[in-house]
Amino acid sequence: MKKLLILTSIFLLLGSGQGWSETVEVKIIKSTFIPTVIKVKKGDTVRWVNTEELLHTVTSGKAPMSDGKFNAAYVKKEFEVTLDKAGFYDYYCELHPAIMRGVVIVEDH
Ligand SMILES: [Cu+2]
Repeated sequence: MKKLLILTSIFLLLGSGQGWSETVEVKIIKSTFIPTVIKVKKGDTVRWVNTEELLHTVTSGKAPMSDGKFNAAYVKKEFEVTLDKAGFYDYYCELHPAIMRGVVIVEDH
């Protein structure tokens, strides 16, 4: 009976369309988002890691206009966001909008 319950749970999980979500990392190195363009699946988490002492922001929108989807002011170490809607997410650093830009492409399953 227990086995049946476990199996049912697994099928429900897989059948929900969510699958397994992943965390994809973008590093900030020398005031650059690397990789600049990433592709993730709906429900995945993007984690930005600031590898330097310099402060940066991760702000959604087309520089210099934020669109309010996500914003991390002064990323000292890490910032994470989970994206549940498919689409293109432009983002940039408010402190260095001319050079620091990136895109997250969220795909449907
Ligand atoms: Cu910056």
